[in-house]
Amino acid sequence: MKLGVDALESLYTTMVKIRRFDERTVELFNEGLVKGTAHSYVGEEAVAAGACATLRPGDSIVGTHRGHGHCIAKGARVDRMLAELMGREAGYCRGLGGSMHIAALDLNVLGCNGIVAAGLPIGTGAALAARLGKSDGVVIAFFGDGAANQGVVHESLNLAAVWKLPIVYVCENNQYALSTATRRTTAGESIAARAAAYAIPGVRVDGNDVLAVHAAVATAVARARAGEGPTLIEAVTYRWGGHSMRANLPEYRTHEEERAWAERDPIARLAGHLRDAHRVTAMRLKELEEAVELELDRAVAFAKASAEPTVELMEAAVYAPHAEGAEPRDRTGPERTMVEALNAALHAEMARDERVFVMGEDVGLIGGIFQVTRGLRDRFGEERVRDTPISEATFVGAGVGAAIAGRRPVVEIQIFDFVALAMDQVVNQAAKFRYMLGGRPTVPLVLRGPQGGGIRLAAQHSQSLEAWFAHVPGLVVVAPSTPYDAKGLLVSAIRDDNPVVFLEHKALYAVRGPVPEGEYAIPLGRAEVKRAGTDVTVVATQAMVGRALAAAAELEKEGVSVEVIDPRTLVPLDEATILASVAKTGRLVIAHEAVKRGGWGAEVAALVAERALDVLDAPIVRVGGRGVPMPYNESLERATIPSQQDIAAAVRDLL
Ligand SMILES: Cc1ncc(C[n+]2csc(CCOP(=O)(O)OP(=O)(O)O)c2C)c(N)n1
Ligand SMILES: [Mg+2]
Repeated sequence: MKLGVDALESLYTTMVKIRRFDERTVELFNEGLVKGTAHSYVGEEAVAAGACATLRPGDSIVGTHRGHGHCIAKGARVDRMLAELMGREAGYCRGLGGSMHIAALDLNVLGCNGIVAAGLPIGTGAALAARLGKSDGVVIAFFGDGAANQGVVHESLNLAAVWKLPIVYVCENNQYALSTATRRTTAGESIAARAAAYAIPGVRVDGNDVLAVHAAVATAVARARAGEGPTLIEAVTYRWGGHSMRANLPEYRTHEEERAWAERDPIARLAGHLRDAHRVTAMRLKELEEAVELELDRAVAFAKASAEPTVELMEAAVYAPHAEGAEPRDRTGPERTMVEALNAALHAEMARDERVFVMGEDVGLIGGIFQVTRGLRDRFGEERVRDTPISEATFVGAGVGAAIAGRRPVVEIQIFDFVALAMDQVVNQAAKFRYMLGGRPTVPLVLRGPQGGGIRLAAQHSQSLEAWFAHVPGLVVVAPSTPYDAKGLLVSAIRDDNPVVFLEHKALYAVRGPVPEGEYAIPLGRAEVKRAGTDVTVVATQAMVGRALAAAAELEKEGVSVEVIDPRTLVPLDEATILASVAKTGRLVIAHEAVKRGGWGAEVAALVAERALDVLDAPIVRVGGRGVPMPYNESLERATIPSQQDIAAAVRDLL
């Protein structure tokens, strides 16, 4: 595609705007108005400008920590960007995100990222969303040469290649990752050469030649739009400044090298081309530069005049309002296992809302190793029920990206211990996206799967990890104990606009109970009193609920009345139900299977100690797993997981 003079002038303006924006940012940083840190894109302008000029407004990008150029090239307003850099409410993220996290969903800028390479799974998911939504949208995911060595880059390229997703991966090879030269860290002849391994095109271009970047990306975008899949582009360039505005580091580059690259200035090069090939006058270029300067003057004034965000704004930004729900009037129904109940919820929600889709390892063809997704692929097809490669970080990240882009993914973690491989996407991305963007976007993602022990799968397949997630603001944590709860809570989780970690207990999968046939959604954050009592409150989760109920039946024979509460959702927690029960009984036992130390029960104990110490007639007792990894041996496993007797003994001790 040959670019006309208007398009070239527009590229020129974009590149000058990026450069002057970052030069101004350095000044504002030195004045103390931009805080924290920011990463200048000066020297690399041709990459973002050339790449984004190939896109339509409906196409998306994900940027990096060095993302100002990406945002500007995609059309972001420099006044709102500067306001963000100054931490002001008028900023793109209302002052909650800062330089590294600018996003503009109205422009399909799906976020820059403070975690190196994390944008690739997210971009891959946005490309999946475009595909599922049957749009012809394309995504560009930018990443650095340093990022290229992260595992998610391989995983994303592989996933996009096997699913033929409409995405272009653009590596900005500025030859350094912070202080470390690429040649010291990166094997192989080039980053682009890696494309061969995925049988996709790999192209290396001069990243300081905006026309070369534009041509290469335009070809890749056309290919993506035509449904032919991803391309990997490596644009070789150089950053003129230090790694970040904060970094005051020993020298790691030679002055000769810096000078040589300064001579290859991408803006001067385009100016030369405009003059030589299109007879654009120096005066005309000056006119374009002055227009940029004026826009930046106004932007600085706008940002300085913008208000600081409030604590109220900040706190309201963490969670989207929860999905509405109500318990069914009639709770009777046929006896179903928890697997059947979860499966019914998935069938119903996929039928109800075409944005819902399911992905994970082995969830399609065989319906998951525990059969929770059974029959979904036959009914809803392979597009919406996807068997993934074994790439937890990337398919969870793709879930985040798809959720941001308007789908409602339900992602299965085959065994929840494997979530450790995806923790960046859960903790740094899913949990924080809405917040970092000022509390407006939604991330309707469900991450579900089995946790817990009892079936001799040993230390890496048996943990109960709810405390990890309960600690992170932005996540909802659900942990049902009955088939009835499982169905109604999974429906609510899918309808919720927040990322929900939905923990099933594998030892409960086969447990039966009545499940109403019709549609119902149990509100998140509502505990249930599973058994009323007056002497001792037992707050129990998942497999411990049944054991607590059995212990209560045993204790009843001894004349002890035990109230058993199942919080059902750990975040948000129904504090009122727990506090009201303790006010009545004056005694509290908390039982969970997870290791007691640092367990979620400590939170409940602290809640009651802080808010209701005066009503207690006895110390609070926690019953939790032993402080050991789950053993393989059967009797040792039994000795590790709290039993009915352990709970009964804890209650007796209090009386
Ligand atoms: C996962 C992760 N590791 C380390 C860092 C700290 N860090 C931020 S940028 C950076 C260098 C990244 O290099 P590259 O991907 O080449 O991008 P560039 O800064 O050169 O644009 C490092 C080490 C981080 N933010 N995230
Ligand atoms: Mg780099």
